[in-house]
Amino acid sequence: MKPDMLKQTDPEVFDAVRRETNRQHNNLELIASENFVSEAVLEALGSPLTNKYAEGYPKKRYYGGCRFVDIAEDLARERAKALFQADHANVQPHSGTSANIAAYLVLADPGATIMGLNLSHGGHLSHGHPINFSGKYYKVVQYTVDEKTEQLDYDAIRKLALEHKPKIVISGASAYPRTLHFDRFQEICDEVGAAQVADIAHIAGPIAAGLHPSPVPHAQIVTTTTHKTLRGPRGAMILCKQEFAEAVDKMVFPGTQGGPLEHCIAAKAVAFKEAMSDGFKEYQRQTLANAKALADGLASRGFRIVSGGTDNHLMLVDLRPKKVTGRDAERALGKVRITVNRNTIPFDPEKPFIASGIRLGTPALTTRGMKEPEMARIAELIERTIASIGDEPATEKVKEDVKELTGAFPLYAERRTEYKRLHDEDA
Ligand code: DSN
Repeated sequence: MKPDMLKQTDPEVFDAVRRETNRQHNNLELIASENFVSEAVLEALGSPLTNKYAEGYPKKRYYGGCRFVDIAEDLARERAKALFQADHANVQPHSGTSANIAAYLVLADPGATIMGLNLSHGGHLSHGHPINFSGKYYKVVQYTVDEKTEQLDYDAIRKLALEHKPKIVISGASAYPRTLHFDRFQEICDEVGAAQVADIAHIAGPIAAGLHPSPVPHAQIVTTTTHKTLRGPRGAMILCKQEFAEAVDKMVFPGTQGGPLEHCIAAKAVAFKEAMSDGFKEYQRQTLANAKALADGLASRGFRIVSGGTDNHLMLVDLRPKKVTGRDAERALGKVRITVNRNTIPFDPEKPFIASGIRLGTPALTTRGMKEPEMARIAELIERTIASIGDEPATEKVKEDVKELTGAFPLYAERRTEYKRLHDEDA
């Protein structure tokens, strides 16, 4: 690759890109919603397809000259359908929240009652939080996890649904480490006359690989981002049953979005092709195995894992046994180049800005090739970091150990070599 043009045209942006690429290599990325895309995905993202206006859908556009972006968008739609065995796919949503806006508006008018998982119990802002469009335009009933098991209690969700008769029940989460039973959600929906919107943003990868039950046979509409476990470009898509296909397409465009991002859509097509490979299935298997290994490693070092473990790619770590808050742990880990996000735990006594926990996920590090032995090592590094807060020499030692580990699993090596060459030429 030759990034010379960017350097010549805009050295400041070049420098930000160079340093961010190096940061991704130099840090242990444990944010559960992040991943590293392939060079092929990056190439599609950085292509002249970004120049094309293509309002509408393949062969039904409001602009001329769309025959080649039509090819890419058709490939993305067909591959998405095949990957998830869905009747219909719309690959135009710019983000997970955009996808959810369209899904809700197809199934329920503003003012209707919707039900979703509370944010501090693992849900998402767009699942009915009062500061989000979903909480402002809909009447929201929020379900929680059970206080004892810290897992979803489907009998309690059913009771709440029978009481409030929502038009939509949102299944799916952004910080829930356990298997989601979409069939149970659908039974509840059928009983109360609701539609199920399954937001699988976090678990789309394991679902595509057949390692987590799929909502597609059950839910009326399924939404997902494409950049988390699915390892595609930043963006989203909607899958649905045929009866909602036309309404979903109309609600995405012209209902809630304008021109589609055809370069992103082409990159989604590339990612979906990659996700159909045996290598991707193995990657997902390893991601889940790594999450178990990391959770076990942390538990054996005195951290409390919320709900007692993980069935997927992420875990919530309750830091109270270590007498540190999520905010302070996030900062301390950041100093040694371990990237995590603070996260509330269910029934958290702390405010979200402080939080009692951190959320850890293994998709990104698994993409780098790390396996169970590295997860055991990372559990040790996390323990040492927390124990070293305020002890500069001990913190420095952990940082050196992190450097050794990241150095052994190079990321975007060719790019970084080229950036180094161009940057050193400056000196
Ligand atoms: N912000 C994302 C996450 O980190 O899970 C969800 O949209």
